[in-house]
Amino acid sequence: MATRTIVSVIAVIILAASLCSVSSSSTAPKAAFVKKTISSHEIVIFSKSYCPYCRRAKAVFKELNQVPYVIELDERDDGRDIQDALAEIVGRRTVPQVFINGKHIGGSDDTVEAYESGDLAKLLGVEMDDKGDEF
Ligand SMILES: N[C@@H](CCC(=O)N[C@@H](CS)C(=O)NCC(=O)O)C(=O)O
Repeated sequence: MATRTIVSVIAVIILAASLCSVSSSSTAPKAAFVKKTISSHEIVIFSKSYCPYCRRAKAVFKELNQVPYVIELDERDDGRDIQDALAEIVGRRTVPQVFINGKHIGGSDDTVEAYESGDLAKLLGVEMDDKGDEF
């Protein structure tokens, strides 16, 4: 009887482990897409076209005269899968998610903070014209 219980518990553990590996491997192609995109462009913003936080992050780069590579997740059939993969990589489900030279900067608040501190301009190797703008 005890042996049967132990065998059942082991079977359940094996089943759960295999289900976990199926679910994480299903985001693998999109994870590869996210990583490739991040490594192929200086500035990448994963965004949603209607999102006010995303507009704010984009405005920061406009202020610095930089043109980010923007992926509008809501305008793609695979946007939800990309968002899932992105969430696994950065640990956040919200947009925007901003990357510079492969480095994860964070969301809109993080981007504005990095702009205001001058870190963003430094990362991009550009001069800041005006520190007075509010986002
Ligand atoms: N504090 C975050 C707020 C970002 C946020 O709340 N974004 C909304 C869209 S405007 C979001 O991602 N909602 C969940 C979703 O769209 O899946 C930041 O600074 O980036």
